[in-house]
Amino acid sequence: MNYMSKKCFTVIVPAALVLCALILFLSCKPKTPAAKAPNHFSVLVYITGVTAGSPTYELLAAGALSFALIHDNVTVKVYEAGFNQAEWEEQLTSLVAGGEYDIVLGSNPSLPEICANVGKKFPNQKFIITDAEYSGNPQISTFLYNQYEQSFYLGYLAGLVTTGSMEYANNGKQIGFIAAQEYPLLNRQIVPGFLDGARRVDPEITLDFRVIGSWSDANKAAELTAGMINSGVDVFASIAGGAAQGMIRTAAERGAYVVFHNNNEYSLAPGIIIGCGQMEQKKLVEEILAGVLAGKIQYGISQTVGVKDGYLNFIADDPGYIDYLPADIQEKFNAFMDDIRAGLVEYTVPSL
Ligand code: RBF
Repeated sequence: MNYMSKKCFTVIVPAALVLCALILFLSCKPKTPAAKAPNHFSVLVYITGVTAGSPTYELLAAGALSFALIHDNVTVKVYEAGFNQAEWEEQLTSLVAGGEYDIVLGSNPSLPEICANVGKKFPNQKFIITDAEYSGNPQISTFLYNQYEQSFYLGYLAGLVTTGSMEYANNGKQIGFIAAQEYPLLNRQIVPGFLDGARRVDPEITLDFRVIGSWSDANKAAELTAGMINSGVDVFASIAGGAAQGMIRTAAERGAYVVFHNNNEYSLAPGIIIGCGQMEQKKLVEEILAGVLAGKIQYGISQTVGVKDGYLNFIADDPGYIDYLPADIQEKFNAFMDDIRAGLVEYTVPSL
């Protein structure tokens, strides 16, 4: 009897497993592309890091989610990949393996290469990446912001402030840049643009450039900031994600100024953050998704966008700028921005 029930059990278990597998298969089926409503569109927003504190990622997610809000047939999944860059390719591979997403949307200069590798295994998968330049791959479309340009005008403002007479400006001509990590877009365009812009004010201005080694270590950023203030830096810029909070904190405690890339962050430290650039990433992402739905995205190419076409800007209508900068600096800087918009300022963007 004992033997019989045991035998019975061994037969029943595999049958139950098959049934479970079938139910699971059927219940998953609506998610597979074949079963999707004909006009349903699914987007994976792949965040290469964490969203909070990183302007480019916040705007990327906001653009995709706001697009989905007004398009019933569009679903968006935002996935945060975390800071371990060695894991990104494997993670992305398993995310797209089910064929669930019509497109993968990301924003990072290092992503196209990863997507090219992942795409080899899934030749129907399409990838659209902003803040990156990559061409020649029929699965990938990229949009590069002219970040030299944004750094150039933020550098010009830093130059006016460091040579001016605001409360925390010292007599030296040294400005600072804190980066989380070095990469080609940063080393070849973002940092040189900042110094070149400052030198349009005064060719004697020098740059103190330091690297944190992390996108999240605000304490290390604070430490570097303190050291740089000690050695004479009075105006800072950074590309450092969430770690930039440490720089802002120390600048506020010690008395130094910050110009900020990519987003309106004046309210984080009024009177300390005295200039903010704007990357119109939310607008670009909404336009990209509209283009995807209309079948108008071109793959295999890279497009560059900047101030003249309205994808980079400077936020000059915020109290953080209007109320804290002396009138003469505002006048000079606003005139410079007008000239940039009108294409009247000549500069050469170094190649990537
Ligand atoms: N920018 C952020 O704001 N947060 C990040 O976590 C972040 N991670 C990055 C990781 C890599 C490997 C690279 C190349 C860039 C990263 N960036 C990050 C920079 C970002 O993509 C962009 O270049 C800058 O924000 C300036 O446009």
